[in-house]
Amino acid sequence: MAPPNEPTALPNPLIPGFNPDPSCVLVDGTYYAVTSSFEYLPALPVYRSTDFVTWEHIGNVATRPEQVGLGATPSGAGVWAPTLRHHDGRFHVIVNITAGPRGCVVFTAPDPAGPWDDGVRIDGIDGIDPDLAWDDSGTAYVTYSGLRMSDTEPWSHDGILQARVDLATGQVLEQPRLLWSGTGLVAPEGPHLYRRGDHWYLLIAEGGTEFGHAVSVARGPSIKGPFEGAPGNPLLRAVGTDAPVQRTGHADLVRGPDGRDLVVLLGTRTAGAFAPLGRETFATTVEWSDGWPQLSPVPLHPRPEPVDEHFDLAEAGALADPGWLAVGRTPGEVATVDVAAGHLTIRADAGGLDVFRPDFVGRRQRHLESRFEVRIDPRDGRGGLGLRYDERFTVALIAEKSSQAGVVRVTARATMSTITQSWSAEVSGDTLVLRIETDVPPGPVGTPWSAGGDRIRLTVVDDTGLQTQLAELDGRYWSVETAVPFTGRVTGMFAEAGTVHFTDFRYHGTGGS
Ligand code: 6LW
Repeated sequence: MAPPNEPTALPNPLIPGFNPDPSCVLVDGTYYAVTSSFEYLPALPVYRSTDFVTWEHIGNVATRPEQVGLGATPSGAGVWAPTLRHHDGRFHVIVNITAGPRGCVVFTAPDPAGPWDDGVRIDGIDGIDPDLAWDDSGTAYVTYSGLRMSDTEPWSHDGILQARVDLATGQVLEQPRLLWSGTGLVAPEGPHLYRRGDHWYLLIAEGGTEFGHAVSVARGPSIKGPFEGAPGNPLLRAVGTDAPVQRTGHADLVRGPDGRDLVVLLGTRTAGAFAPLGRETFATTVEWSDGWPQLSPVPLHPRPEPVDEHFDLAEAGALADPGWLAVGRTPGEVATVDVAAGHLTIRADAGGLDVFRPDFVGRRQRHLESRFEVRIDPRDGRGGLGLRYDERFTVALIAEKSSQAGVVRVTARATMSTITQSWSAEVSGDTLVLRIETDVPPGPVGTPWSAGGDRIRLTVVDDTGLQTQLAELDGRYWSVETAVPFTGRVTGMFAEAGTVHFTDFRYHGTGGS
């Protein structure tokens, strides 16, 4: 692929699947990016690239539950909108754990692949989306969105605020000051500060993270401002256009491989009105004019190569890949690998996929055309393969032993808020392959005037290779617009009763989707 100096030379999505609120740094010729992870652990995925085109998931900032202290934070809350920076030889990630007791925390590590430290809590930052920047004298500033998360004044907005902080003690050294309120659009947030020439630039998101999402910029003579908005604001806003990438906003500026600036930002592949995969990381080019950045619209340009992954769940390191996720616990707390028995086991403690903290281990769906498969042995329990947006929006294939030896009862279940529907079949064999596939059919999924979205097919395959499709679903009900606005699809194994064994987990994503 050509070097990314034109928007069309960049793969977009840059980091596919549920990866919103990206933040990116360039250190010694290598790019690192971190995204939001909400209720999932490990938290804060870290991606690396040497050419800005090919990205590898190298680790996660929070691999120990205590680092983020998710506790009983609701789905969709938790680990929001990090900023990744490099200073004095250490990588820093500042993040707000929304609705969690840790609040605003700064983690550091010498190597972004980890391990990261336990983090220093910054007391007195009542808001979200913290940014970390240092002035020429090395003084650290936290700049954040003053969406008040405290109990007394929930959800009122104070604009983009800033305070000097002592990162060693976590103390806020001054009363937070208002820097800018944006152009008047709703929810100024996601601030990031940069020095370019004589100016400091304050890049923000506004308009809300839904369809009105936008990027705007202000500049000033010092890190503390005063900041003046650009005449061309908002710099980027997809709403009301036929742009295939919508909700573009929450950008972070970084020097591209050719020396010209780029931004990473969030967006959705909203064909028509629905984005099954949630908010993903995209990128676009930046041109400077009169000392102001200008952002190109974000083209859709998925990588052409298909992705095939196979995880042998009988191997000791079966869960070592950083892409495994569990809800509120680490995958290692939910599942155990029994090498002698040759499988991975999940024990049902919580009772199914549709509960607050399910016994579930999964992976991000990264392609619109995707196939997840796992072999299940349900002789000691009931469980299956499930697609999760949150506990209220799930799709599952559930296997359980029937009263007849060598016959398994398989149920496809679709849960959409308070509505559930299921379909069952009996299949011969002791173990079976469960398959969840998605695709985008030619033409609209729904009515001609509400195009967009995908199809989800639920299939079981027995030992003779006989395939039984139990259900085909309209995927719009498991899309970011319908389910929750913040996360994306995560598909994987779960237990509902007893202990359930799994082998051979596979993911196939079709190139160009
Ligand atoms: C993120 C904020 C936002 O912190 O969504 O609505 C939050 N805006 O920028 C979670 O991604």
